[in-house]
Amino acid sequence: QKIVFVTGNAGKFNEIQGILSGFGIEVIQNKGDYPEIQADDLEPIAAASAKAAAEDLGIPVLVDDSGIFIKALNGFPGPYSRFVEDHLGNPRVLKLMDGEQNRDAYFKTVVAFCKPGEEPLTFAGIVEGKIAFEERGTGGFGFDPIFDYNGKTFGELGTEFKNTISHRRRAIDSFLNYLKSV
Ligand code: ITT
Ligand code: NA
Repeated sequence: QKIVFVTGNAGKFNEIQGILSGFGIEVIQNKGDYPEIQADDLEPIAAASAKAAAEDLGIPVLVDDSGIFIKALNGFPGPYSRFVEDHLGNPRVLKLMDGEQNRDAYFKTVVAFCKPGEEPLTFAGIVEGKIAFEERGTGGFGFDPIFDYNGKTFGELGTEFKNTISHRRRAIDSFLNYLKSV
């Protein structure tokens, strides 16, 4: 079985390839860049991207829209995570959290699957953790060095462990349940 995953993000591709290869599914990356809508949550963003890509390519596609939601910042950056990573980066996210005692945060992934001529389906996963006080570890990508999961950051824990418990893994597990049911 093969699945086309539309993403320009190598970290996301490596993780989804790693997870799905364990289930005997080959993942093919399509780097097509489709305009993203703005919305308060990830589901409509992922769904619109999957729909646009499926119609443009004429094949079933998977997309992944993810973000980090920080409680003390009322869920920011959430759907604006890409913009914040590109323009601020982890050091300035840590600055925003200066003096903040409540470090609670979660990562969320919504994967959307769409076939041409059909409506997209979405599958979400979250993992809870805390914003670290400094960047730690070189594994993973994006916000991983500042996301503390039970005392170690995703940067320290690395992709192999991350793939067993992550927001992305949980979203993919839900997608796999759907695939099994059809
Ligand atoms: P696409 O081409 O797939 O859209 P993207 O990089 O725009 O790639 P997102 O909008 O889903 O992807 O990601 C939002 C931001 O959150 C982006 O800066 C990612 O690097 C970061 N991010 C996503 N998943 C992450 C994870 O598991 N760990 C750390 N950072 C993550
Ligand atoms: Na994106």
